[in-house]
Amino acid sequence: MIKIERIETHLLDIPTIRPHVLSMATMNVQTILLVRLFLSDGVIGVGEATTIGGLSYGPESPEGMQLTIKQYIEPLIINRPFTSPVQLMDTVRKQIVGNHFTLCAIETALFDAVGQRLGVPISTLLGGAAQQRLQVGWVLASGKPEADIDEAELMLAQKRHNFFKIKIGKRPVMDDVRHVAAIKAALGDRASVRVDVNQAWSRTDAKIGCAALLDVGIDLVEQPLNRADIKGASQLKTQKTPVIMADETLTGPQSGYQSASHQACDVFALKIGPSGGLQQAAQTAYVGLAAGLELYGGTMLESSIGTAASAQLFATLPTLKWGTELFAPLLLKENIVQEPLEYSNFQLEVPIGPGLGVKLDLDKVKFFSRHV
Ligand code: MUC
Ligand code: MG
Repeated sequence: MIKIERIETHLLDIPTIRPHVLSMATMNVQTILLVRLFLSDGVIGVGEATTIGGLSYGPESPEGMQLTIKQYIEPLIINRPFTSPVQLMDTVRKQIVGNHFTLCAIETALFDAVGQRLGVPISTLLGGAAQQRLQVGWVLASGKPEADIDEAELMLAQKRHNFFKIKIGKRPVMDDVRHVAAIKAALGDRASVRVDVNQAWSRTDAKIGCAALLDVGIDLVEQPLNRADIKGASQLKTQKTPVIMADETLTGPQSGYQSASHQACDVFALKIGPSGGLQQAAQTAYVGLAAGLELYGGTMLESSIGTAASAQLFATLPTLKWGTELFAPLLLKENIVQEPLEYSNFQLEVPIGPGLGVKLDLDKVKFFSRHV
């Protein structure tokens, strides 16, 4: 019987190519928690847990996730028979409340190990790929309109991205609307422009902001209100507004059910980390589809490991109307895999190799690892 013999974790700090300004944090570096599961048959499964801005975005910190794995998850899975990701995760979930990002890293590594053993990509384990290429947008978050327009023009010219999400919520509402309107006016019909407020608005801000954003041609507004304000989001949807997408509100299928049943959004931003792993993100997707909602493939700005894991899942979905934002490996200054993910013609090629379909570059892992 195959067993997990050892678990290694690494905290990597990788600089970004430019400051990435969100309503709750400005990122100059992204911290990545890598997990490596060493199986008794020699296979090494890899997973990633990544959040944004320390503890300013989500309830788990990179350092806390590392400790949780060592202290609480390792004893549950080490030296036990390696049955299946579903069974092992069920054991873990019975003992560990919350900690979704951490569980995602473990589950990803389990799937990667099974995929490698069977010689198939994770998408095959999840039901098979419905598409091999995913539309990928780019996030404009320099905070400066001229810089954002130049960046978007470059992406269009290079055929890298043809839809853009602008990070707003840090400034007064109408200042943000002016910022976004300038970018939309410059890009015109050449690109879909969306915004992400990251929960920064009050109900009144949202009422005024969404009406103004509709007027200037914005297609979609992501998470305008606090994650818990389902009632406010339902009310907002009764006014004329761009399409509303839920992001931070979604933490797995139950939250998706709450949001859908209260008609609090039009689109789900699916994310493997906040959902608690690939399986729970898939379940969330199907709750959304059952409720007649549309889907988008989100990110927590993971490295190529977490991005490949997300791509493996998103590829299996029958429809992803709003595309994906799996661009983060391009926001990081360095790649930590041997063969970088391939971006061309506004799309990401979903890796077809076994497991995640990407392999760690261990020299890079060593270089970027924190040594404490
Ligand atoms: C978020 O809230 O969507 C995704 C892209 C990005 O720039 O930030 C993340 C988080
Ligand atoms: Mg968001």
